[in-house]
Parts: sequence; C-alpha cells; structure tokens
Amino acid sequence: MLLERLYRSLYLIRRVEEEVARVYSSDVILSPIHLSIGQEAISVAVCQALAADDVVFGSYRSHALYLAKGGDLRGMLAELYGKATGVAKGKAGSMHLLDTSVHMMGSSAVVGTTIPHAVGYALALAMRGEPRVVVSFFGEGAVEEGVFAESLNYAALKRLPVLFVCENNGYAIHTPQQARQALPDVCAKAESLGVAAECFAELDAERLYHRTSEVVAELRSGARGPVLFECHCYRWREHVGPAEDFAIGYRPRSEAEPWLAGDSLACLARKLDPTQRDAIEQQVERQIADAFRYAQDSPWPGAEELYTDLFA
Ligand SMILES: Cc1ncc(C[n+]2csc(CCOP(=O)(O)OP(=O)(O)O)c2C)c(N)n1
Repeated sequence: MLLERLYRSLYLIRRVEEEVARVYSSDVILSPIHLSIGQEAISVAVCQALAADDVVFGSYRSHALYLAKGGDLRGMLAELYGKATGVAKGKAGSMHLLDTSVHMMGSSAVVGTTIPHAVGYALALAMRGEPRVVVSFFGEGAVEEGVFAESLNYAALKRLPVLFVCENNGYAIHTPQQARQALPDVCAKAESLGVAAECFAELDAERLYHRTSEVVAELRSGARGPVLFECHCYRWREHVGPAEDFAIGYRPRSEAEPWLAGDSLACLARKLDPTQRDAIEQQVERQIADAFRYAQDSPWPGAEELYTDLFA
C-alpha cells in the first residue's frame, strides 16, 4: 500500500539522520554531514514513483536520496564511519555517496556538478533506446551555476528523459535566495530554456508521488521532453552539521514554524492505522540499531587501499 511504503521510507530516513546527528559529537562519523531533515519527503515521493533501474544523481545532501532509492543502510553508515565495508570502501564519505547496484550514479560536494552527468546519462539511454529515466536532484543554489542552463538547454533540445528536481529550501548556506537571484523563480528559468516546469509550494508526499508517476510514465514512453519540478521545502538543521542554527541570526525560528507544523512524517503518520504504524516503526528501529552496530564494528580500510579506485 502506497501510504505504508511512503511512511516506512520517510520514517527510516528521518530516524537515521536523527541518530547520525545524535552520535556526531562523539566523532565516530568521520565525514562532514549535510542533513536532509525536513526535506526528505521529496526524495521519498519521487523515488517511490521510479523503477529499480531508473537512475538518480544527487548533491552532497543525499542521505535521503540514497535510502529512498533503496540504498543499503549498513553500507551507507559504514561509509560515514569511514569503514572498509562502506558503499565506497570508506573513501567517499557522506558527500559522495554512489552505488551502482541501486542506480545512484553520483553525488558531489561541488554544487551543480551532477546535473550535466544526469543529462549525459539520459542521452546514453536515449541513444540505446532504453526506456529508463534519469532524475537529477539539486538545491536552488545549483541553479546559479552555468551548467544548470547548459544542461537544461541540451536536455530540451534533444528531448531527453530527465526529470530535474530542485529542492528549494530557500538558502545557500546562510544566504537567502532573494539576496542571490534576480529572478528567484526556478520554474520560469527552466521554461525560458525550453523545459516544462511545475512548482510544488507545499511538501505533500502523496501528491508529489502521483504527479511524478505520471511524468515518469511519459518520459519513459518518449512522449515528451524533460520536466523540472521546483519543490519548496525547509532545512530544519544547520547547513552542515547536526545542530539547529536559529540562534546564529541569519534566519528566525518563526520562519521554520509553519514547516515544522506541516511535517510530512507527522502528516503521513496521522493517516495510518496506529497498529500498522507501530509495527513499521519497530521494524525500522531494529534495522537502524543493527546498521549502526555494523558500522561501529566494521574494520578500517587497510593501507593497501590507499591508491586503489582513485582516478585523480
Ligand atoms: C561550485 C561550488 N561553489 C560553491 C560551493 C560552496 N557551497 C557549498 S554548499 C553551497 C550552497 C548550495 O546551496 P543549495 O544548492 O541551495 O543546496 P542546499 O545546501 O540548500 O541543499 C555552496 C555555495 C561549492 N561547494 N561548490
């Protein structure tokens, strides 16, 4: 049932990141962390509408995307701990999650860089006639990068099967979008480049799921060119790190309150039967406890790994 699937995925991601935040001060996690808390419903809803072999690319804020795409929780946590059992053998950390087994083909610390990668992948799929789609996730800060315009132009020109998903949380680090962009309307920018665009002003996981399903079916059939979704959301924690940062002055807590009150996880929880919900939560809590133990107990990479899998 859709509601249960959405809730299970969202609950897992929220609780994993809360646990990551909780253990972070003990330095067991050896990677900078950019948490998705508050924004997770976007990855969850979009990925539930994808087939297993559809492809996703993300930014450095990609724990939610990786887990929503069916990623390996044990492998992700071991990666954050820098262990040999991590999805990238401990070399990538939180910001460069990549796992070809679930078709998560890249995430990057450098803003905007995976947008052209996603378009290139979609071009390859189109040339091979494979009915798969690519989804490129990025923040509204990435829209300021030159590659955004170049990539959207090319995807529109070649009518490539790409869904661009802009997670617009209103800030790049500490600077609001209005102080950075003369035209803070991501949909208008996309449309000016020939890409059809839709704005989601609220985080409604079920609505986003249904609309993504429709668009993905059209993209898969080759019936249309690329589409951009601008999904408004709010980052509850600091830009990088585990804490809240309302006290440092760049944004007031009052701005967060409507988003906290409209929490996607709580909204879905209210729609579920309490017995069902408890069962899901208990299973997920066990899964999380197991995965943290696995990360903690896993071995460090050996010195012989220092120069393997490196392309620099
Ligand atoms: C090319 C590049 N320029 C600048 C930075 C520094 N930087 C890191 S995160 C960030 C903000 C990006 O904001 P956004 O794309 O909206 O994503 P969010 O952090 O809100 O998820 C910036 C400017 C970078 N990593 N890469």
